[in-house]
Amino acid sequence: MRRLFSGIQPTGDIHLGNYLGAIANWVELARTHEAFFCIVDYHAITIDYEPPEMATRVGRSAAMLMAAGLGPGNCRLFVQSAVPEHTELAWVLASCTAYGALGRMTQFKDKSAQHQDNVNAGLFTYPVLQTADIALYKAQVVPVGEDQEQHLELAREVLRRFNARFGETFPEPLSARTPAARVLGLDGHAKMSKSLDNHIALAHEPEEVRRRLRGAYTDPARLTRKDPGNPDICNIYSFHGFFSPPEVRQRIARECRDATIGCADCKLLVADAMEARLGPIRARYHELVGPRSAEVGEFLRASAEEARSIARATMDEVRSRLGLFR
Ligand code: AQP
Repeated sequence: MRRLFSGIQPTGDIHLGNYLGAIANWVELARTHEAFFCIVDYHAITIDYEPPEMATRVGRSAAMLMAAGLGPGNCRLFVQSAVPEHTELAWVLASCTAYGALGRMTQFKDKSAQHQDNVNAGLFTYPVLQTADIALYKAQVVPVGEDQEQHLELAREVLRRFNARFGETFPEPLSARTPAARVLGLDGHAKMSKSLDNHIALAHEPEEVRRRLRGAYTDPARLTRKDPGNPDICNIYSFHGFFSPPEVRQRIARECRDATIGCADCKLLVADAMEARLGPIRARYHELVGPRSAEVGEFLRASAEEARSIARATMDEVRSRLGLFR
C-alpha cells in the first residue's frame, strides 16, 4: 500500500469545507493507503490564538475526525508536536528552500493581509514545515484541496533539491485531488474557512445550521420570490450537489428555474439533507468528547508512538546524508 499523509490545523471548529474538501476523502483513501493524519498544532501557532484553548481544540479536532470515520482500524492520527522530528526536519529543508519561492505563496500573501499585526517568519516558512510533515514519513500521496496545491508543488521542488544535493532520500509526493477542491463559504465568494465566519461547523446543531443558511448568499438575480433563479450559479444548490440525491437535485433545479420554489424553502431542504448525513457524525462526536474521550487520547498516543519510530529512522538517515558529526 502506498503511504499517504495529510494534516489539519486545530484553528477552530471543523467545517463543511474541511469535511467535503478533505476529511470525507481521507476516509475513502484510508481504505487503500497506509494513512497518516496529523493535527498540525505547530502550524496553528503562526496566527494569534489563546494558549489555554489549544489543547481543547486539538482534542475536539481529533474527536471530530474519529466521528467522521478515522480510527485505529484504518489510519494513524497524531498531534504534530508529539513528534519533534517535524520541526527538526523543517530546519534542514529550510536550507533547500528558495526565499523567493516562499514569498510567492498565495496563502502567505492572503494570511499576511488577514493578520497584518502579526506577519511572522513562521507564517512565511509554513510551507517548509508542511514539506517536512510529508517527507518525514516519505509519503507518496498527499490529498489536498485547491488551496494547498501550490504548497505541494513547492514541497516537490524542495525535496528534489534535497535529493540532488544529498542523495536520493525522499519520494516526490503526488497530490490526490479531492472531489470537492474548493467549497465556498456562506458568503458565496470566499473559500469556506474557520477564521472567516462564513462556515457551517460539523458540530453545529440543526437550528444553528438553519440560522446560518438563512443568511447565505444565493443567486443575486432572485430579488423576489417570483423571480426565476439560476441553480448553476447558486452556492446553496452546490450544497444540494453534495447532500441531496440526484432526483431531488433535478427537481430543485427545475423548480428554481421556474420559481415554484423559493430560496428559503430550498435552504430548508438542504438543511434537512445535511442533517441526515451530519447528524450521526455529530452524535458520535458528542460521545467522543464525553464518555468515550479516553479512546481519543489512546488513539492519539498509540499513533504518535508509531509515527515517532518512523520519524526517528528518517532523521537518522537525513543526518547521515548531511554528513553531520555523530
Ligand atoms: N473551503 C474548503 N474547500 C475545500 N477544502 C478545504 N480545506 C479547507 N477549507 C476548504 C481543506 O481542509 C484541509 C485542512 O485544512 P486546514 O484547516 O489545515 O487549513 P485551511 O485551509 O487553512 O482551513 P481553514 O478553515 O481555511 O482554516 P483557517 O481559517 O484557520 O486558515 C486541507 O486539505 C484544506 O485543503
